[in-house]
Amino acid sequence: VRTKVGIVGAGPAGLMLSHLLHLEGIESVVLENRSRDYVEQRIRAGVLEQGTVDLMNRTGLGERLSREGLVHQGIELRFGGRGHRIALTDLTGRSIFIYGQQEVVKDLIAARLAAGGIIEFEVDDVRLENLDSDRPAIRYRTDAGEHVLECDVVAGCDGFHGVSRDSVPAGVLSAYHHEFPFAWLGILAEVRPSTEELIYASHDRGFALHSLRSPEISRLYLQVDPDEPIDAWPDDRIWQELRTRLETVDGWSLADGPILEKGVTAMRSLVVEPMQYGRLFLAGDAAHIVPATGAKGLNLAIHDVSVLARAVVEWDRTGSTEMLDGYSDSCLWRVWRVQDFSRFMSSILHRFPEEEHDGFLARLRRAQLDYVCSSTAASTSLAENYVGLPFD
Ligand code: RFL
Ligand code: PHB
Repeated sequence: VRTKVGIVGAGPAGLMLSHLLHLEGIESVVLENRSRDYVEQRIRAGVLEQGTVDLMNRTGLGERLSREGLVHQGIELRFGGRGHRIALTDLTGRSIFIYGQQEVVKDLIAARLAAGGIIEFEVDDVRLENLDSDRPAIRYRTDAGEHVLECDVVAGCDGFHGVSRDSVPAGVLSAYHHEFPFAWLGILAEVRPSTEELIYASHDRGFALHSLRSPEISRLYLQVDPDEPIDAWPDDRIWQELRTRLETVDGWSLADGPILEKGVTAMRSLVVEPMQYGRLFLAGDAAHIVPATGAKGLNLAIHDVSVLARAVVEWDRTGSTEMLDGYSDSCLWRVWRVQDFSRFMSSILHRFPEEEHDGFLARLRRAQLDYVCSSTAASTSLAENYVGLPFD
């Protein structure tokens, strides 16, 4: 079988790439090792930048998003017994949207299938071959046997745990890592959110976040130790800890309800450079990871593939590889900007282990929080990064 672009991974990056290419008349095949049901139910991100939403609207994916997505014009930073609103829209003219990543994935899958697109779910043993030639190939297995997909270009959109990044020969890519000394325990709960806007709370016992998915479903997170066993957190303990960290503001209280899902997520940063090897282009979490505090991973993945799709289109139309050759540089500027912002948000909001015996560090962190909330310049800087830089 032959196609123009072989895409590994049916997450937001792989599916959006396939969709954007299709709109320009370019064929692709998406290979995914999980089932359709699994990728459509996987709970992850919830915050879409305006740039992501604009792209979805422009490309015919905005219908359910405009009905069910919630527009937010601010966030709250809560510390020292007070809430401090960052007025995102007043400060930047832009907004964020609450719409679950799995809803984006559902919309993309529906659009691809309605247009006759090919997504092969539950494929096994994906291997990338001949990446340094102009005839790269993807070998994989299904119940029907062994297959080879020949392509002109391979897009590695298979996330942090995928095979694409590791298919590049050793020594070609430089990898930059950072592990944060904490993780997030996240829950999805069937309870009306106790807030209209997201609350990022910094408490002596650690960070907590109140987010949401809909008027009936709340999403909340607690800072925990990186190796925290989920069994140590029965539902009652989770709600109690959330109340302690969030109920620091007079008269505010947190409503609880049945927990539908819970899990622990590591907080780490990774960037590989360049995001290309021969005819393989890495996009999204396959190329970079950010800690979730800045709500950026999904948006960065969508930006990568918007650049990649344009480069493939130019190559297809004109034969020029100029944009493809510049893909990595075009993306990495934003990737590092977002790394810096995500680290900044993480470092002002979380309690670091060193603070246990170093009161100086805790005081400095408090000074940063105070500054961000009291200076228009500092709030504007946070806000312009949080709503996201415009897509180019
Ligand atoms: P994905 O979504 O991981 O998709 C990769 C796909 O590839 C498949 N795959 C393979 N397929 C074939 N063969 C293989 N060998 C394969 N190996 C893997 C996988 O099954 C999967 O379907 O990567 P993509 O598309 O790059 O998208 C990135 C985003 O998923 C990620 O950055 C965000 O979820 C990060 N993130 C957030 N991002 C935001 O922009 N805003 C947020 O509010 C936000 N909150 C979050 C987050 C991530 C979280 N977790 C759980 C990591 C909150 C959390 C808790
Ligand atoms: C979420 O709703 O899942 C969410 C919101 C904001 C973040 C991270 C995750 O910073």
